[in-house]
Amino acid sequence: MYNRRTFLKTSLAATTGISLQKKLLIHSQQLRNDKLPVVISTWFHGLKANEAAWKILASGGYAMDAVEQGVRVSEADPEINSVGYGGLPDSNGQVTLDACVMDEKGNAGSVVYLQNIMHPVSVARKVMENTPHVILAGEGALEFAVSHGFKEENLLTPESRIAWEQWMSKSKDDSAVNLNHDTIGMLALDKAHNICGACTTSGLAFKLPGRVGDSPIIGAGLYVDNDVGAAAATGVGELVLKIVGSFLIVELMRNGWTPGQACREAVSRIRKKFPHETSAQVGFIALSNKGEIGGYSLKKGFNYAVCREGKNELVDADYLM
Ligand code: SD4
Repeated sequence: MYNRRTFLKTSLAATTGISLQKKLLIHSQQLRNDKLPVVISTWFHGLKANEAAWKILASGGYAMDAVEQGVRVSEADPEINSVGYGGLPDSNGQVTLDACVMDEKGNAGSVVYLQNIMHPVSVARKVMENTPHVILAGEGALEFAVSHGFKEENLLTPESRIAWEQWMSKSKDDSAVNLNHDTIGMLALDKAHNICGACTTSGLAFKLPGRVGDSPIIGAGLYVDNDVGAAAATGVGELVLKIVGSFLIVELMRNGWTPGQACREAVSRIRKKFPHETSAQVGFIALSNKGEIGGYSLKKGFNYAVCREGKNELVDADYLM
C-alpha cells in the first residue's frame, strides 16, 4: 500500500540520494579542478613552450590557444634543429615541415611537407577550422597558407646549412636520420576541462625528399579524445606510424590503464615488433582527462616538461632499454 508514510520515506530517500550524488559530483569536480589546468610537452625546450601555454591556461584560456602558442615558441627558435625555423633539412637541403592539431571535440587539422612557413601549427589549425579537410600537403598546403596571410620565408639557418653540407661531404650515413629528436608534442587540459594537442616538426634530419613522419598523422604523432585523454609522440616516426602510437595509448587509457602504463605498453610493442631497431629512440607523453600525466621511451635520454599550479618542471622519462 502506498500511503503518506511511504511517500515521505521514498521522497526523503530520493532527496538524500540526489544530494549524495551532487556531493560526490562536486567532490570529484573539485578533485579534477585541483589538478587543472595542466600542460605537458616533449623535451627540454618544452619548458619554454609550456611557459607560453601556461600564460593562456592560467587566465582561464582555451587549451587549443595554449598548445598553438606554446609550440610556436619552439617553431620560431633557430636553436631547436628539428622544429620549424632552424630545422635540419632533407637530403636535398630543403626544410620541410609537418604539424597537426586536435581539439576536445575530435576535430583535427594537419599539414605535411610544408615549406617556407615558420608556423606550420597555425596553418594546421586553419585547416581544421576553415576547411572540410584534415590534411593538406606540399604545394597545396603552401598555397593555402599564403592565401591565409602566412609569410613565405627561408627557414634554413646558416647553422643548419653547415650541418647539411657536412653530412653531404661525409658518408651520407643513414644513421644521421636518427640524430635529431626534438619534435615538440604538447597536450593541455584547461580549466573548462577541454583537452587539446599539437605536434610540430621538421622531421628526421637529411630524410629522403618527400618523406612524411608520424607527427602530422592523427593517431600516430598525436591523438586527443576528451572522454579519455591525449597522447603525443617523438622520435623515429616510422616506428610510431607502424603501431599508430598515440591512438593506441588513448585506447589503452580508455580501458583503465594509467597514462604512464599506456605509454610503456606502446613502447614495449615497438620493441617486440621491431627488436632489430636498437639505435632508434621513441618517446611518448600522455595526459588523462583527470589531469594525470605519464611518459615513457624506448631508450634512456627522453624527458618532458610538465607545468601545473604554476610550477614548470622537466621530468626524466622511464625507459625500456
Ligand atoms: C618524425 N617524429 O618526423 C618525427 C621526428 C622527431 O624529434 O620526433 N624528431 O619522425
